[in-house]
Amino acid sequence: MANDQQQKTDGRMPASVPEAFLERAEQAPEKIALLFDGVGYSYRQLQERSLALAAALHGSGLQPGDRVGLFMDNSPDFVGAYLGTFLAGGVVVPINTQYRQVELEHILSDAGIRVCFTEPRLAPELARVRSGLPSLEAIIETGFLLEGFLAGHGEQRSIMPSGDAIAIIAYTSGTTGRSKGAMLLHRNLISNIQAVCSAWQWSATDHLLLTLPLFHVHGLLVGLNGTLVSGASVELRRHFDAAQVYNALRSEPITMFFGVPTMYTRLLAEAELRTEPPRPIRLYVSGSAPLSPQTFHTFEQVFGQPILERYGMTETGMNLTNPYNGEHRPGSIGMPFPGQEARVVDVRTREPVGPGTVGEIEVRGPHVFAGYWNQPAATAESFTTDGWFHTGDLGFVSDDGYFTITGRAKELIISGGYNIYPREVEEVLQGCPGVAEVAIVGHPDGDLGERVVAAVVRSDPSLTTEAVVAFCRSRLASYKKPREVFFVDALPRNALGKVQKHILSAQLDSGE
Ligand code: MCA
Ligand code: AMP
Repeated sequence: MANDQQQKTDGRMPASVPEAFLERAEQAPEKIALLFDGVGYSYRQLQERSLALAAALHGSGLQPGDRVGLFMDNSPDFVGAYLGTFLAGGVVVPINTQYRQVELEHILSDAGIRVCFTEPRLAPELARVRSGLPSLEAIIETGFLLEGFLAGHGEQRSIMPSGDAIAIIAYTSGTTGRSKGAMLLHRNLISNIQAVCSAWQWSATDHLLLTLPLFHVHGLLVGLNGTLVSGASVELRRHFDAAQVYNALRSEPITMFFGVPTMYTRLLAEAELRTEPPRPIRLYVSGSAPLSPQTFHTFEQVFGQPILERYGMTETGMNLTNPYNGEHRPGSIGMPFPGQEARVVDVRTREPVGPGTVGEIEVRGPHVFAGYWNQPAATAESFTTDGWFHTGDLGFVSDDGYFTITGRAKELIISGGYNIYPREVEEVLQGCPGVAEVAIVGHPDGDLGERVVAAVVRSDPSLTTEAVVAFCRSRLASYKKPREVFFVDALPRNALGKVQKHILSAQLDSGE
């Protein structure tokens, strides 16, 4: 077996997540790293599986830097394919399993994905778009096709990626309507997760309950990476189910739970049905969307613990956090993780502003991505010359250093922790027969935080809400579909013809 892994003898820090993971596997091979469907997988087993996948990818002709899609639900195979791609020198492109034709065509072609791992239930979605994707050489379904792929390639060979290599291209929706691939380097990922582990005192004794999808940054770059780098264990679930999570919190040795605010409001609703309180755990973390102070306080009353809120982005991983040992301030996202910086700037002058003044939040540090894949202009626009990244989030910092988000400079709807860019939905619905004009806005929603609402001007008076929703669903991820459709005579526009969404929202609110 030819193995290019560097053996560390000089005590330096690992340069990548796979390097840190292999070290953990050497230190404690029999320790359970992952629990899934009641089955435990040790660090050794994960290591063997990842190396076998790396060997098979090599054997199939994958070259360093080639892109590998992971269009998969949470499972041990996801973890194996993730680490295996890294150890083959490949670049992971995680793909939300709700994505459909429009998103799949764009991501698979834009990233030039060569190999895509998927599930039998999702393979037909890839088959539908495959003819337009000349770079896509192989679709590998989990189950016997994956086992055949592993068996068909013998010699084990792995590459230890350098810190400067691209680890992940993570697609983040954009104001242009087409999502952009954020290039995260191995050194971005390792430095960010080390900062997270240090701030939250994540150690090998922790046991995380993870119900977030692995195809987004919250689940993958925090939940999974943190587990592997700290040598801890994770109980991975296919998806979030409030009753099951409540049961697990009562009966299993969980020390941490990470969720989006919708998960916390659903856990509170679940608690109302129960007589037995959950057991205290070391750490509840919320992120990806604003956690309302009301949810924070009610959760503290019912669960007896304050939630720690933190703030992240696909382009940066985790940016700010409430202090583990200090005050968890409701409504605030806290302060920068160790080794990272944040500031607030005036949106027009771009000059830093003082405490209490609202402006755009900018971040800088070793965690910040290297730019957008094949989009130098978008990359240049996103950074200052001295490396500050414009987050597009508005907020202020208090005298004692706590940041608070007050709004967004970017037009974005966050529904249950998923991001939806109105323009993408508008572009699709513009093609719906019977639609003359359409505008998408977000409305407050008790469960999801915000929900997608469409205002439609009809060219065909017989067009129904159901037809609009069905058209959207067949082309885009189901969570992007409008939950309400209003038919209006005209969209409010300003003198330049731009749709005035604030007026539209007010009209929809008042039911006009
Ligand atoms: C599912 N549906 C949704 C959502 N999720 N609709 C709107 N918003 C949603 N978030 C729709 C489905 O399309 C489906 O519609 C129906 O609801 C039921 O689907 P199901 O899977 O049963 O949904 P659920 O169990 O209710 O899911 C809610 C959820 C889930 C558990 C909150 O959305 C979730 O896991 N959210 C977390 C997303 C996440 O990881 N975000 C982090 C991104 P139909 O039946 O009509 O088809 S990373 C990030 O934001 C940064 C880096 C950060 O700071 O973390
Ligand atoms: P994405 O780029 O898809 O990963 O989404 C990142 C965006 O989610 C950020 O720019 C924020 O708008 C939002 N976000 C993440 N965490 C929080 C939080 N704790 N509070 C409010 N918004 C958040």
